[in-house]
Amino acid sequence: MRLLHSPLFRHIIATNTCLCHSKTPPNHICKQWRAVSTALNQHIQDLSGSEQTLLNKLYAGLIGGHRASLAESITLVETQHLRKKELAQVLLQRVLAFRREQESHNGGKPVAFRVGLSGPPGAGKSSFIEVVGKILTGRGHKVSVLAVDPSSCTTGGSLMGDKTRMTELSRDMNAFIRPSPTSGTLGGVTRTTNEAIVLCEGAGYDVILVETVGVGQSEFAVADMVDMFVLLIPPAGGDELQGIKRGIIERADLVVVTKSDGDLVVPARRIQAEYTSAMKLLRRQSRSWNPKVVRASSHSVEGISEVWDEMRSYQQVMLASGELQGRRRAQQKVWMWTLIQENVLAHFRHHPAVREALPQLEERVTRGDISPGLASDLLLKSFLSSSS
Ligand SMILES: Nc1nc2c(ncn2[C@@H]2O[C@H](COP(=O)(O)OP(=O)(O)OP(=O)(O)O)[C@@H](O)[C@H]2O)c(=O)[nH]1
Ligand SMILES: [Mg+2]
Repeated sequence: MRLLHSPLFRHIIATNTCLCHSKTPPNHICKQWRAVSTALNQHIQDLSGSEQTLLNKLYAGLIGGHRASLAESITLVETQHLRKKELAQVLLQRVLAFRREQESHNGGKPVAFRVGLSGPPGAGKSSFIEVVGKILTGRGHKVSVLAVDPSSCTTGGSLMGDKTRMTELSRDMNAFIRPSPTSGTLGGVTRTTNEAIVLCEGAGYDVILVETVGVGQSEFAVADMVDMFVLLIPPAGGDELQGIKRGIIERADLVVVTKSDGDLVVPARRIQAEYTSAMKLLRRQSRSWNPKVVRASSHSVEGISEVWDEMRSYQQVMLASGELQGRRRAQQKVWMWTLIQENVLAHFRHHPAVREALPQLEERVTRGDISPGLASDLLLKSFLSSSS
């Protein structure tokens, strides 16, 4: 029921946005929505004056491209505080409406380009972003970098090396660098990163780079939130494919063999050849783009500009074929379902009936007294009967 009280719905009603996006929505859908909004109107509480002022201030600052407002807005979407979470959704809804407007001026095409960069620890991701980021700001782009640290989901620790390796970029007025929050679940990181991307775009950043270390599931989550997924592989290590998950290689739209300088040029060439043949055996993800394997060095800057050219041509090809827009639409659904799964599971775990029955059932399952299937049926039954 909290949903019905949320200012988000009030905002949607206030701005008269029909949830069915079509211009001429089917009658039954509009009827359903009208029914929902009537119910909402009865339940929804107003934003307080200070909340309105805060949101107006953040929105105006964000759209005006002020970094402080962007940083504050991202902090708002990262919050665990219930009321602030709702305020964040109101803000996001406004930013989304603004972005839709921008896209309609852009012939319906996305204005910003989202690139995910993943790879093993120490692969050279941050160094690459620093160099490519500087090239891009030099060409007039506004670049934002979001760093997702998967270890923060499980240990609260920081697996990624310090972000200060992007020292030059962090001083650049046309760049914005932000680490992901340091605690929470993968679903939480998915939500906040996705929402941070939306906010960065609202603030006028046209290139969004999302860095994540290739461990755990976070790289798959990142692959599901970007237009292009780039895998960075260091030349050291040597043994075939270095334990990099096959599934993630399949997701790569581009593989960059990093550190291709000095003594590392020879192993870098070898890895490039290995990956080129390995990728030929993989299922193609796109009908209009063939993933490539390239080499670059952030130290000598050799190959970096060419990597960006590859990224750019990917973007153009995918926009022209409509695949990029299709991917974004599909990602919205994946994002929603990730959140539903996370929320439903949390709701289930915290339900009093489940909490009461769980310890005993878990013990009986581990002792082998009852099957896991029966235990889960029993838990679901007690959850459903006391929820209805
Ligand atoms: N020779 C050489 N070394 C590099 C290059 N790029 C990065 N390195 C070195 O590799 C190490 C790791 O670089 P980072 O850019 O921090 O790598 P990362 O993948 O961001 O690391 P994590 O975020 O900690 O996973 C540093 O010591 C860099 O100096 C390169 O192009 N050539
Ligand atoms: Mg890094």
